[in-house]
Amino acid sequence: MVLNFGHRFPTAIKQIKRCNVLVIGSTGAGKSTLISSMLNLPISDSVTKSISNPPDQKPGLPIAIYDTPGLENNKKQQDRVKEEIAKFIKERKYKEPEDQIHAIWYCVNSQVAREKLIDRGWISSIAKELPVIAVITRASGVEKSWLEPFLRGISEIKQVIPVMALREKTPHYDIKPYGLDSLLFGTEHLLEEIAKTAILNAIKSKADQSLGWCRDGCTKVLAARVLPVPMMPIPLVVATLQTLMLADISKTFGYNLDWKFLSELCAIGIGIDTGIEVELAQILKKLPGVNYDNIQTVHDVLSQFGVMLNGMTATLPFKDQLIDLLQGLDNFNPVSGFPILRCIAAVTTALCTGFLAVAYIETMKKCKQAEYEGKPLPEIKEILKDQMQQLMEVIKIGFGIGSIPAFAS
Ligand SMILES: Nc1nc2c(ncn2[C@@H]2O[C@H](COP(=O)(O)OP(=O)(O)OP(=O)(O)O)[C@@H](O)[C@H]2O)c(=O)[nH]1
Ligand SMILES: [Mg+2]
Repeated sequence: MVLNFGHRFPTAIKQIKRCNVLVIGSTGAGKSTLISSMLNLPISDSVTKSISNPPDQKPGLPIAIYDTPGLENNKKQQDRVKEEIAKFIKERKYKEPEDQIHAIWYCVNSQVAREKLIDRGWISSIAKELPVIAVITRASGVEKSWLEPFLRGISEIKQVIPVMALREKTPHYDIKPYGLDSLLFGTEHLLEEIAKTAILNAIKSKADQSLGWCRDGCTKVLAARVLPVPMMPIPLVVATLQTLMLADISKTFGYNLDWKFLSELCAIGIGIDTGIEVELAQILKKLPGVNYDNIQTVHDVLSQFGVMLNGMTATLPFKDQLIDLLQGLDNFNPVSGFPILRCIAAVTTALCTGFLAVAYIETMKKCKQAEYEGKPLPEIKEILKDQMQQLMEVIKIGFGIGSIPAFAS
């Protein structure tokens, strides 16, 4: 069976390359023995002192198993090990799909006599992040009385699998190894779910990192508008800054796109021909509570815009990013106290830049998803145009303004 691991889910295995399992449980539960038997590795009798890294593997097998130190009775040691395990999982959570931890084998010795010895709270917290399989080790049959039904009753545990990793011979019984195949079979059944989550985690981390570039781009554009560079035409400076921002976002997603293509994307996104900036200026002017006859500040406009976004019932895919962006702009000291009449154009351009960034991040997410899933890359220009249009439509609906004209293609 070991040799067949993953064969029934080839697409998932292709996406995550190998299934990374972390084996946890009390000290002496039989974690290291389980791993040795599973992968036919020499058995070490010693107590495991730290998480095994690199993991144990067998050439040609798409599974990698990390051994961990066991939880002893002493509370201080338990907390230290739990912390080490949590950190290990967290550090890998947003890496590439193949570098994340994908599943947990939680080992419980069949001899465990009391419920109190099962760390339910710990398992529940881990199960929020990763699928957990409970492995009853040295299962000689005694577990049938209460341990197995008890573990099956814990809803966060996906499966309960009894195993005997080494032959166990006592005056009362002689049990040959069993259950290792079932454990692999059970783990294999989680592969599709595992691959999906791993891809989502990897994409989310790239999108989160890209928000830094979005904020950076908007702030620079705002600065360029408010404090122009001498001898440099503002539109050229703005377009350059926007192109740089898209280049940085692309790189965060692992794509190196050439400058010409990126500047074409900027032109599509901002819709030079379709006047998104004009539309946006209209929206800003119609914000309730903003009165252009009075001396109002950029801060007033941004906070009104934020209130509107927050209260919008229509689903806006980028809502959180936009609210975050508005706060970033608001904290940009050089302009937050300026009278709005001096700044309206600058705020409009900065917001357009932000819309371009969030629409582009959504575009990159779709490309990355296709790449991870082994599908052909979608047409970037088409998706960006679509995302930008959706964004503007939703904002206009949210602000009670009629539909904008369709994009010129
Ligand atoms: N016969 C038999 N012995 C087992 C089995 N599993 C574990 N043992 C024995 O139980 C003892 C502890 O096993 P380990 O695999 O070292 O336990 P561990 O969970 O890695 O312990 P720590 O590293 O301290 O956390 C060893 O003496 C193993 O030989 C089994 O399936 N059958
Ligand atoms: Mg060990």
